[in-house]
Amino acid sequence: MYAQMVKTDGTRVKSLDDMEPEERAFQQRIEAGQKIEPKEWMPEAYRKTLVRQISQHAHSEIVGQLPEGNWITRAPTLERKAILLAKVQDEAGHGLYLYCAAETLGISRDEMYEQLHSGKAKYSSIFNYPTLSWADIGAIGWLVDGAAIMNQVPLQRCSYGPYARAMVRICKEESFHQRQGFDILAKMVKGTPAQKAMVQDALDRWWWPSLMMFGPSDDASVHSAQSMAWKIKQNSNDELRQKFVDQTVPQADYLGLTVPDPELKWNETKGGYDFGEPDWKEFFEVIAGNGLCNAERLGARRKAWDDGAWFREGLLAHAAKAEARRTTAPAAAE
Ligand code: BYC
Repeated sequence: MYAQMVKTDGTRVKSLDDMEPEERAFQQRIEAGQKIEPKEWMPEAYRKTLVRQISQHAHSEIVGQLPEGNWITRAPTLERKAILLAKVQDEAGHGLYLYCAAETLGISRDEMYEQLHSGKAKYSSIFNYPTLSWADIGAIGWLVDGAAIMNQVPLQRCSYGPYARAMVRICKEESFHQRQGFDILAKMVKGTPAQKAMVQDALDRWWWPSLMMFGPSDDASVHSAQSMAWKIKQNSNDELRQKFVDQTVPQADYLGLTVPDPELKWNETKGGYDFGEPDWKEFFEVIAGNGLCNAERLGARRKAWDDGAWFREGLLAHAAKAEARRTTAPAAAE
């Protein structure tokens, strides 16, 4: 079935007949649902696609700490603060599992950081929007982590073993993140009219950027056809976006909120919602580096890297001294 897949440039994904024996055997293993492991043969383009996606995913996790980290000192209660701290720490952990998974493909952590800091590597568009109120922290958990789960559950079945396994734990933690976000909002909508208005305002600002997290529409998604043939992706961007809308709209109804989309309408025939088109011009501007917070987010990551220089140098100096002691000790004993 993968041979039927057409890329955005109109060309078809390579069929088994067009492949050399090594690549054909690789593709047949993928078709049989086998996992590909680090030191096994793989096409160079498969390796590069994984490095791109996994490293960008890792960058998203650590850049994603920034908008929420912004509210740790301003959480309304001690309990909310403890929960938010734990969530933001989880995101750092997700970044670490993912950087480790990418390293198994032969790229170093330093190279990945360099690609992030230079702007060569992307990270999720969603983190280039500001967190203006406490309700935004609820909206991030509910919508952003909700969209992340929708995208990441199928990635647990990705053909590359280390990425698939990293996803198992990440998805478990994301479920807690989503519930804590929903819980914040469920509490606020029962509060004062001003608090409820704050929640509606957060939904108004985060709804469309959350839909954009799934990537461009299928007809503009350059990597989908090949990534689906390799079973890196199991679903197209539009399929997952549809599932997210279908899951989330009843939750918004439950909270008594209005989804900011005049075209949103239940479609009995397809058993899902029809909904409006995200502003793709805005999406492409954001991923090109021109979103509201791109400069601030990258600035924070670059500063963290520069501020940590003394520590990295200290570790290297210590390792060099330990090595010198190890190599000179026997001579001194003679
Ligand atoms: N933002 O051909 P396409 C989290 C890029 S963090 C930015 O469809 P693909 C959390 C795409 O990279 C969870 N760029 O690509 C953390 C490509 O550009 P390049 C983050 C985007 O890869 C902290 C171009 O557009 N999740 O949950 O087949 C706190 C064409 O796109 C975006 C992941 O990273 C975007 N939204 O599909 C709270 C999931 N969308 O690379 C929460 C893993 C597209 O050629 N990634 N682009 O320069 C994926 O599943 C896939 O990479 C995507 C895109 C579905 C995102």
